[in-house]
Amino acid sequence: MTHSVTQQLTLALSKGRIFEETLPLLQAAGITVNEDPETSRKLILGTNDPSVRVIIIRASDVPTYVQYGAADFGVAGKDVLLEHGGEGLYQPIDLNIAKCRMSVAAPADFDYLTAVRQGARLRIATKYLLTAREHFAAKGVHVDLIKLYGSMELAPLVGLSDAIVDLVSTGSTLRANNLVEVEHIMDISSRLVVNQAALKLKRERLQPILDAFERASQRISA
Ligand code: PRT
Ligand code: MG
Repeated sequence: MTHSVTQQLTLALSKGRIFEETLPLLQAAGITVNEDPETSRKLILGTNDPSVRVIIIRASDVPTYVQYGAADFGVAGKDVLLEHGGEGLYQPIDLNIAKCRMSVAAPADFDYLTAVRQGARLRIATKYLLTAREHFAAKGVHVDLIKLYGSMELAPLVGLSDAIVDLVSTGSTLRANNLVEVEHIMDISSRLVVNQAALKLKRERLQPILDAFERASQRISA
């Protein structure tokens, strides 16, 4: 029997921090991307390996492309994976990249702890409905959640909400908008996600890359 043709692999990434922080991991697997998504308008990027290509999509769309097998594997934040639910995805590695935390933040003059203690009903604006709902339900805090798609920091400044649930890394966005972190919900980092069928059918091709990613991400976190 002749050997099967080289298996094609498609990797889903979002541009910005995930693309940039995945590059050293790809390098460790011997893969270099031919174009920079910040300057190229192409959505499919070639690599030095003709059997590997990278697709550039919105961060929150990465789990969907991988779930349906339009990409074999991808990199997505834990925040995004929690909202997606992770259906159809194998999540073998915490890559320890694009780290931040998910927090509750409120205007400096809003007494969040007292409001919570008194059982007030809080209005919370967020992109992370499921995570926020679970967090407040576990604490027994009554909330009205308002779904936003970005710039959550604005919501309490213009009276849309009392507080927000958002990602924080340096804290400078909160500071610039006179908001303070009042509760830490969880630490966030990005995970490798793999399509479950691809993991079986393309294991031979995928496994060395997964191994290289794992070793390189352990070096990053060390
Ligand atoms: O931007 P877009 O709407 O396309 O999608 P996205 O915001 O989900 O994508 P992107 O590329 O901005 O983020 C991709 C992933 O990076 C997220 O899913 C997180 O897992 C991770 N990550 C790490 C962050 C941050 N750090 C981060 N600081 N994602 C967003 N932020 C934002 C945060 O929402 C806030 O507005 O940066 C701002 C706060 O930053 P500091 O440094 O001022 O605290
Ligand atoms: Mg963003």
